[in-house]
Amino acid sequence: MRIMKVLGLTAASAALALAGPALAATTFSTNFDSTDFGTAPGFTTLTSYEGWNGGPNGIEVQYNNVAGRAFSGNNFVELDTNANSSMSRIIDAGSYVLNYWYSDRPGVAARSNGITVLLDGDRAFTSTGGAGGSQTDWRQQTFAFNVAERTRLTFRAIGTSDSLGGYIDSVSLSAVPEPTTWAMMIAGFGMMGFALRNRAKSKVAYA
Ligand SMILES: [Ca+2]
Ligand SMILES: [Ca+2]
Ligand SMILES: [Ca+2]
Repeated sequence: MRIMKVLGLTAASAALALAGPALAATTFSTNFDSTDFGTAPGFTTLTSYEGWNGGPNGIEVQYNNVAGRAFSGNNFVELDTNANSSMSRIIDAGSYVLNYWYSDRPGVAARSNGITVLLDGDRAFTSTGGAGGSQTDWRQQTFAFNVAERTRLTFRAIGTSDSLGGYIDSVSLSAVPEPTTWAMMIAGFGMMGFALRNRAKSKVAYA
């Protein structure tokens, strides 16, 4: 009985240790609305915003429907600021689902509107620009990926660099537990349950 109990706890501990990295994975949700720019329409270019570091030409934040309506709140970002730029942040190893909302910039040609997602500089997912209509046309973009080590996650404007480009709003990163982690956790709890059942039996037998 004593051996089973030790085994059970060891398996449970191992499962929790393995679950650690998944639980420690980076998660965030940014909607670009943390700054209140008042009520007048406008835009500003920032070196960093809501945990994102701007590329060489910063991050343009547009507000109050200056050139299209936001998906959430009053603000969103454009990454063709005064020229093609980017925003990036470091994320920990893990399995992820990246979710964001993309819109073509109204009145702008498809070749000028694209935005691509990069992992350590490698293109991983792209919102191909469409021809912008008379208003924003927000579309949900979902991309699942795994990274084995700390990685730079980047959004970058692509295509014609002309100060006019696609829009991004409500970006979130969710962690997904690895299948092996779930298997180990289930095995660990199973062992613990087996040990407890045996301990209960022994109490009945020898009470
Ligand atoms: Ca927003
Ligand atoms: Ca711009
Ligand atoms: Ca452009």
